[in-house]
Parts: sequence; C-alpha cells; structure tokens
Amino acid sequence: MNKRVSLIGAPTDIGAGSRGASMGPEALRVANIGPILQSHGLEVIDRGNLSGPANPWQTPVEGYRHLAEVVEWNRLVHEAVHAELKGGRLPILLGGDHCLGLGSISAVARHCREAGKKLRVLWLDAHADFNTSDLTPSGNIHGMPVACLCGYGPKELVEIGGHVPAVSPKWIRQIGIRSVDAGEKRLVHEAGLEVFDMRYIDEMGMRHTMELALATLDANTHLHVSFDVDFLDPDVAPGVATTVKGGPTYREAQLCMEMIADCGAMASLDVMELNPALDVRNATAHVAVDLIESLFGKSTLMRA
Ligand code: HAR
Ligand code: MN
Ligand code: MN
Ligand code: MN
Repeated sequence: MNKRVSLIGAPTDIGAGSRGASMGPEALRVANIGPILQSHGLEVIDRGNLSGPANPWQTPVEGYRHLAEVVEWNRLVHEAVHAELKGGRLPILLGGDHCLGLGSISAVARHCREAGKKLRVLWLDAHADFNTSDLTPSGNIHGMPVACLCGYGPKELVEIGGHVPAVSPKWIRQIGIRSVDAGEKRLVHEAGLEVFDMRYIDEMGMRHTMELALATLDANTHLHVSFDVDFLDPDVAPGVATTVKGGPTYREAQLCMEMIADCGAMASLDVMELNPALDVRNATAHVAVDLIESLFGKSTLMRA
C-alpha cells in the first residue's frame, strides 16, 4: 500500500438533510487522525480544507436540493483528489456529506483510465445512495452519488469526471446496506449493483462477505473505499444524522477494515457523514479513526 497519504478536508453539509457534517473534518483532526496515521509509519500531509459555497438551506427544486452548490463542491473535490493521485499519493477525503463521493470517485476513475488501472469501489454504508430526482423522498443529493457515478442523474453531476458513466456498476460492491427507498431498490437491481446487505452479513458473516467483496482483485486494481460512518451500528457511532439500527458492530467493522488492509490494494479513501453536532464527546470521530487505523494495517492478530 502507498504510504504517502494526503488528508483533504471538505467541510460541507450541502447534500445532507441536517446541518453539521461540515464540522466532520475538524472533528477527525481533533481525534488525531494525522498523528495516529503517522505513528503507523505513513507520511501524512494535511492539505487543509477546501473552500466552497455556503449552505443556503433551501428546499428542493425539481427533485434536487442545492444542485448548483453540490456541483461546485464536487468539482473542487474532484480536482483535489485527482491532483493527489497524479502526484503518487493516497488521498483521504474527510467529509463532509456523502454527495462528495461523486467528486472523489469520479477523480479516482479518471486516474485509473489515465494510469491503465482497474477500479474496484467498496461502498460501506447503511444506504445505497442510488436515488434520482424522480425517486428521492428528500431531494438530498447525499442519497444520489452512486447513481450519478453510474450515469443516472443531472448532466452537471454525471459529467464531472469527463467520462459518462464515470464508473460501471460492475466495479462497485456495497456493504452494510439496510435502508433503501422503494424506487431506489428497483434501480439498484436494474443497474446490477452487487449489494451485501445486513441480512447477508447476518447470515453469512463479515468474513465471507469481505472475501466475496474483495475477490477478483489483482495487482493492477485500484481499490477505493468510501466509508459512510452511518455504515456502523448507531450504538457504536451515534454521531451521524441518518442513523439506521442494525448495523455492523465494532468488531464486525474492524474485521471488515482489517480484511481490506490485508488485501493491500486500497489506494484512496473517503470518510463521510460524521456529524459532530450529534456526537457525544467526539466518540464517533474516535471510532472512525480507530477503524481507519485498521484500514491502514493496525491488526488485532497475535500470530506473526
Ligand atoms: N435514501 C434517503 C434519501 O435519499 C436517505 C439517504 C441518506 N443518505 C446518507 N448517505 N445519509 O448514505 O433521502
Ligand atoms: Mn452514504
Ligand atoms: Mn491521473
Ligand atoms: Mn448512509
């Protein structure tokens, strides 16, 4: 794995239904994300925060809330993430709400096209984030980034990476899913996304789930991990706006992250939706940082 890591803060809640994810990057820094990654032998550069439009807190227009601002933030994220990859570094996007997964992953996809790499995306989330303006119950664009990446969405968003669709549904594995709207579910099936929902994890276990999700990676695969903190059970991670009961326990999540680390292919990461306004003494930020340590190889294994 690339040991040269760059932190990019994207302090916005422009695509969310609650305010507060804009404070996520600073809460992760307060939980010592930089020094802790350094203690594991990584070279960490904190690029600071991107600066985009303020949240005007408007109601949706034609199925989208804050579309113009979401486009602007995603453009900024796209360029920042692409620049790090081009410079040979591993970008960690500190969100910010999950609408920014579009800017981040479209940049990764662009880089993979340029570098002749295969792409695999692990989407760790309680939600499928596969809504469109017709299907969304809320108009919140953080419920739409995976659909946009796959080419379902407004032109301004689906074209951000310069290639439509940015990503093939075949490259995506979703894990931890347990809250999907009815129309969204139909579109997920139609697109052919591979979803390891909570029922699957309950029945088959996290180990088997991750073995399948990480199968068929090869030495030329760029693995992107998009970690929505609401992936975790709310008992473990109360500091998100869209908690959904029945998520992975601390230990299941840790195993998930350890198995990703073991595969050695992770080359970019998003840490999204952390909402310090809803957190308890920054505990969720600390849990997120613990799990990120596991992603970068901190292991609970005793055997050598
Ligand atoms: N499916 C719901 C909607 O589209 C809720 C989406 C919530 N999304 C996130 N990110 N919090 O996963 O409105
Ligand atoms: Mn999400
Ligand atoms: Mn590139
Ligand atoms: Mn979510």
